[in-house]
This record gives sequence, C-alpha cells and structure tokens, in this order.
Amino acid sequence: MKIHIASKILASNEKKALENRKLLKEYSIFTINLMGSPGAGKTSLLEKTIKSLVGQIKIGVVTGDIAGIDDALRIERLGIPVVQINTSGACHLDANMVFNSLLDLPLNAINLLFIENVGNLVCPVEFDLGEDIKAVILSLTEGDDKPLKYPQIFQKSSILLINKIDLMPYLDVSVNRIKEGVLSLNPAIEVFEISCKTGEGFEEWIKWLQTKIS
Ligand SMILES: Nc1nc2c(ncn2[C@@H]2O[C@H](COP(=O)(O)OP(=O)(O)OP(=O)(O)O)[C@@H](O)[C@H]2O)c(=O)[nH]1
Ligand SMILES: [Mg+2]
Repeated sequence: MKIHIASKILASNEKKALENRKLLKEYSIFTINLMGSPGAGKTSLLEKTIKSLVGQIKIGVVTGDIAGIDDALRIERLGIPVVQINTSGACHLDANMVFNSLLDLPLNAINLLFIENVGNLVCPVEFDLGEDIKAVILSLTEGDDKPLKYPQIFQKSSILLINKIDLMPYLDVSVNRIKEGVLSLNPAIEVFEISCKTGEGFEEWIKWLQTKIS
C-alpha cells in the first residue's frame, strides 16, 4: 500500500481536477467522491459495498485522512487496490492529492473508484476532485437538523445515504425530517436509507451502483 503525505498545492485545483476527470474517463472509471462527518460510516459503506460486488465490479479506493492508515488497511484486507492520503492537517482532499494517488493505482483494472474524503461536513464539498458524482453519508446519530445547518454538501451531492438506520429505536431523530430538509435543498438528490451493520437498504444501493457501471 502506498501512503501519500500532502505537500504544498502548486497547480490550481480546478486545472488538476480537469486532468483527473480526463484520465479517469480515458480508463472508463466511474468515480464517487464520498463525503461525510467523522464516523458517519464512510469506510463501513465501502467495506460492505466491496463485499456485495466481489467478482462483479472491479473497485479501487483512495482513502483520505488527516493522519493514519487504518481505513486503507481495512480496504486492503478485502484485496482491493487502495492508496491512503494523509493530508497533514488539511480538512479535505484536493485534486492534486488525488492525481498523485491515481498514479499509484492499477487504473486499467478498475471500473469503480471510491474516494473517501476526510471526515468533515463542510470543507470537502468546495474541492472538485475530478469525480463523476459527489455522495454524502449522514448517520442518524448526527441528528436530523444537519441538512439545513450544513446545506452545501447536500446541495452539491447526487446521492444521500442515511446510515445507522439500525439505531433508530434508540435515538430521538426523524428520518423524514432529514429527507424533507435535504429535498428542500436539492430535489434531485437520490436517497438511500441503509445500515452498514445489518445490511438493511443495501439491495437498492447495490442495484443503483450496478446500473451506473454496466
Ligand atoms: N450501529 C451501527 N454502527 C455503524 C454503522 N456504520 C458504521 N458504524 C460504526 O460507526 C463507526 C465509524 O464507522 P467508520 O466506517 O469508520 O466511519 P468513517 O465515516 O469512515 O469515519 P472516518 O474515516 O474517521 O471519518 C464504527 O465503529 C462502525 O462500526 C451502522 O450502520 N450501524
Ligand atoms: Mg473512514
């Protein structure tokens, strides 16, 4: 596994994002920029998705964290090509960091690339990485008021995954309030209610991914 330590950004993010998009298109790779708060379940989603699609879709992963390699180790254990980016303090990934990671991935053996952004509901959305779509994962434990308090990430994402549905009986949160808030910001967003623990809702999510790749 390769580990990248981010250094000073020289080229503008937009220019590099275009390069990434061109490169990913050349290899026919569908790329999802996965964002969400720390602990929302980004890596858990990737683990369960990879297990569901084994033998069907060739997946690659870039994991972004301020420090550490835990997420990359979790993905590597599943036999999936992965590059860990350590941002050395930055609260988001940028296109330069991702470009350098792409050079270390076997692009001709990948059809679907997940970029797990740094856990943060604010900064990552500002930076185009060259992805096809942005997806946001929000867990029930974060509360149902989050969409209207952190609107940009929900406005700019094509997909919302509401995670930890299994914890519903223990929490005073309303899934409907989350959905109403998000849909008022972005009526076109597709919403999946899932549990990475029990697998609830994964059938729909996996079907959606399959339609994107086939
Ligand atoms: N009960 C329950 N726990 C979950 C679910 N999904 C994830 N978790 C737990 O939530 C914690 C955080 O999950 P991660 O997948 O590491 O979250 P993350 O978003 O990747 O976190 P960062 O990379 O640190 O931002 C772990 O202890 C998971 O086991 C779920 O659907 N239900
Ligand atoms: Mg993670």
